[in-house]
Amino acid sequence: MIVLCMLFLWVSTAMAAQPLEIHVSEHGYFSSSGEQVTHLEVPGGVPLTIQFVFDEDLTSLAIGDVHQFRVITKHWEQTSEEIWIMSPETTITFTPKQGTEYRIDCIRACIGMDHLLDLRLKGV
Ligand SMILES: [Cu+2]
Repeated sequence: MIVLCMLFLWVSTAMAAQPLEIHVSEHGYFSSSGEQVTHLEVPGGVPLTIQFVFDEDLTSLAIGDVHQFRVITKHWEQTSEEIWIMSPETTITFTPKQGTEYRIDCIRACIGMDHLLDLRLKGV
């Protein structure tokens, strides 16, 4: 019985997508603790849910911006819903492959455009 419970725990842990929270502003991509991120590594072969969070300063001109994200690699891409101040979160779920590098871009013409291109995410 104990073995069965442990097996169930292992299976449910393995099935749950690992969360990755990315805060977005005109200045770029940031971790939930506020560090700017340009390269990320995540476990390959494990489902991943990236949560994009709209995080502009209220005083910024970019407060009116809309962002939308595309995760892309060779022969595969996925696009998120839009985020903006009234709808500040969206997610993309996929399973990164081990050894594959993905690129994340904002595909909208926002003020932060230069800083919201080419976030690299690698499955390791
Ligand atoms: Cu944008």
